[in-house]
Amino acid sequence: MMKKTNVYFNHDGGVDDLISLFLLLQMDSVKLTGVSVIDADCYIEPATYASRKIIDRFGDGKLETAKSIIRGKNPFPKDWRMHAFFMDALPILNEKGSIDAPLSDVPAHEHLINAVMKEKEKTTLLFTGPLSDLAEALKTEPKITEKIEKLVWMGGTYLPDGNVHEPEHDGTAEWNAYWDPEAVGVVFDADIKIDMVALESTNQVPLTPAIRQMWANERKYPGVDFLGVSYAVVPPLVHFITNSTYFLWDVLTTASVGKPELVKSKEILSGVYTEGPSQGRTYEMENGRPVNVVYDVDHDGFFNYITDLAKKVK
Ligand code: AGV
Ligand code: CA
Repeated sequence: MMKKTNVYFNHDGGVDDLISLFLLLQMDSVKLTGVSVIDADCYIEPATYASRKIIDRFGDGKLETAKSIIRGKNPFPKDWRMHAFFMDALPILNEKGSIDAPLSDVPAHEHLINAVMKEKEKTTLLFTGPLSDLAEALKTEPKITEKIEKLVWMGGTYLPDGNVHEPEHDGTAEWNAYWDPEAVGVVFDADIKIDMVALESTNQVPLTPAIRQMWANERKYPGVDFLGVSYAVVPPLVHFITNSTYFLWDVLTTASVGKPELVKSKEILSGVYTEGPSQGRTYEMENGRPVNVVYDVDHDGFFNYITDLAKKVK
């Protein structure tokens, strides 16, 4: 039997965060040791319910979910945060009429510390939202670094254009970094390996009408139908990129854990602005902290991989 990697998953309840959880539960090479949710690009109540329902419907129903108590500096647009209500209300997640997957009674950062410390082997941390809970965990229990294999994070960019279009900002940052720039600084200062799935690669995997059609064609598989229905709530790329155009940011990040051959990365010595008009911007600098930046992806290989994972569901 294939050796499983311990993975702890912290997310912020967007469509692609919740689809990431769904896909992680289908990966034979992954042993999920815990899930936590942060109130960033979501409302935390529906996002936590949806997570537990996904664990019930598509996992073993035993994995524990924890809620974050950390709040960031720059709030996400409400329209985006509302997607969690749609996900939580999907009939496929509510057929059973009850939630059995457990909710942790400790906050996310403590949940992470406990999950990492109790495993004999090291754990890979997968973060598809802001890094706030990891920053808090590092402050609370610095020894966790010895038990962390690496951090795989969807966030940041070294391109001139980020995806934050907000007053008082210059547009150079990626949203997960911008929500809590200080947390990125704390994590960059810690002694852990970082794989960063930055906008360089996520820009290559927009949601498009052709991708939607591919899922529609195979909706006889319940897992592929779940993909198609979930991605029906967010706008695809048609004529040009707008502020709300959806990419498969977090799903690519998650896929890079399950199938590393899909992506190419290079080392960048990096810093981060924690205040001012560029806050949240990651930048290249001499003597900066080394980060493995994923800059390229096998587009078709990626979409086939996630669709095949979804087909495993009964
Ligand atoms: O910056 C990408 C991150 C990912 O973790 N999120 C969405 C993904 O879950 C924020 C975000 C940027 N643009 C968005 C976002 C958009 N148009 N809609 C929703 N969320
Ligand atoms: Ca996210």
